[in-house]
Amino acid sequence: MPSPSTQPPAPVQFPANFTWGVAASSYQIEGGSSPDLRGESVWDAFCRKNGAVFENHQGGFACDHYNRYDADAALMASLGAKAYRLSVMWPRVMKEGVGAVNAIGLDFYDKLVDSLLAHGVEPWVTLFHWDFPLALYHRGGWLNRDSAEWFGEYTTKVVERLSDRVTNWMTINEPQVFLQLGHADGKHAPGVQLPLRETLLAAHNALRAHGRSVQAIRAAAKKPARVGWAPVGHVSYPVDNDPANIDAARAATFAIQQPHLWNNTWFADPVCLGCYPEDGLRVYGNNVPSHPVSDMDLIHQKLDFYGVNIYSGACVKAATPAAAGGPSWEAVNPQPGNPRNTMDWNMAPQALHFGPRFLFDRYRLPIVITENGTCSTDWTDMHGRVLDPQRVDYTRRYLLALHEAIAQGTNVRGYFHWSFMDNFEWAEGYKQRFGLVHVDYATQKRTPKLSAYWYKRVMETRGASLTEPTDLSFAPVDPAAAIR
Ligand code: GCO
Repeated sequence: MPSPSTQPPAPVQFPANFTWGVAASSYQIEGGSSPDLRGESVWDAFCRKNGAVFENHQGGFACDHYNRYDADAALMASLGAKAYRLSVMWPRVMKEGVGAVNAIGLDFYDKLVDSLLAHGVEPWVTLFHWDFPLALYHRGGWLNRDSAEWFGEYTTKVVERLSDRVTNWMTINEPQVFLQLGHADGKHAPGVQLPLRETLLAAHNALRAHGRSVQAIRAAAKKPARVGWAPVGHVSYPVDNDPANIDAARAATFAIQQPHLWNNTWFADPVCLGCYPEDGLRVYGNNVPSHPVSDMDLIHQKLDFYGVNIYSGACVKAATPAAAGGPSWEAVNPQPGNPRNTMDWNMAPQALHFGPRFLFDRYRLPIVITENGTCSTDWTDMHGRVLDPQRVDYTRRYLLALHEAIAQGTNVRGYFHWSFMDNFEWAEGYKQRFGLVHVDYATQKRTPKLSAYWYKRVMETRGASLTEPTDLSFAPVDPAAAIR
């Protein structure tokens, strides 16, 4: 954490065309899960597995956004959001994942897009945010080479219907998570523990599906489309600004050292550079699926932006001395007592400085922060308020770090806060609250938290208010404290 300084903070101003928004995803907020409304996803089946989700919470009702979408869009607009990153649920559009379109399902997204636009909120659409059709899972899921074509067919149906109004598209969200947690560790849906050879085959097909989806968007879009994706950003950041430590952090950010999928380059290099990384090929060895060269041509489609989800990071420094053949970096443990959120993720604002900077330097695509935010112990106090100063402070620090990256030349086009409202946090169920808006799941009452009003002012002032103390009204400002 930076030391307090006595200098007044330099003015902060994000670019005038910077996109400010909020994010959520279909399965996590929609509800509307009855069989007459949609097909099932692997998450519906996963929720039925006893013990798979915290206290066996069910995702089927969530925030009832399916019925409340217009009021939610109005609330979003009233809180100053100019853009909203939503995802479309594949089995809501096609109950079996392929073949017949579920008209009532596609109609929902049609009405949602119209509502957002009517409220002055620009929809950014993610086509896959983990709710894989259960029917297709039973046909092999991502292990089936046909999954790329399945995803392409689904993409076409959505783009044909929405692309007269939607121009910003993301193909897949966090392949590292749905593959490693869902297919290797068994902690997410579909809840299987496959050997590395099979998870790498699933990853290869998911990457092919990404490429096929980009092609389908380009072919079906009725207006010029800006296409990206939204992988996890696994960021290593330097302990200080010593160039040797920055180089070490960059190397760590793009390295593959372990036989698992928690990395950036196994996914981003094929998508952005058209080849698997050498260190990954070495570490994974004969687990790497053989594939025709044409697969890489399919995966390596031109993108208009690199969306990335960054929440935390790992602090490193240059290894001294670098052991022969060993990594050029070594871990620097956080200070004991460093702030952590309720998912036990370290507060690491420098991750939102160096992550975008390293990714932009490597892939030369405009960066969009498609997710950043934190969970905290939010509840409604006896005055009906939800005060969440930790989320305010977390977001302030991360946005200031992001602004520094922009000021130093990193091309960052937008920021979507995760999340618009509290929602179903996957295997954590409803225990974790990431929202700017509190949701009482018993009544579905939405209550904007302190952070929602604070973020509204950040967006209105294009970041200028980041250097102002937040009017918490109950705690005096310490004049020695500083905004870095
Ligand atoms: C992710 C997912 C989101 C999560 C959020 C908090 O990044 O894991 O995209 O669906 O809810 O990140 O974990």
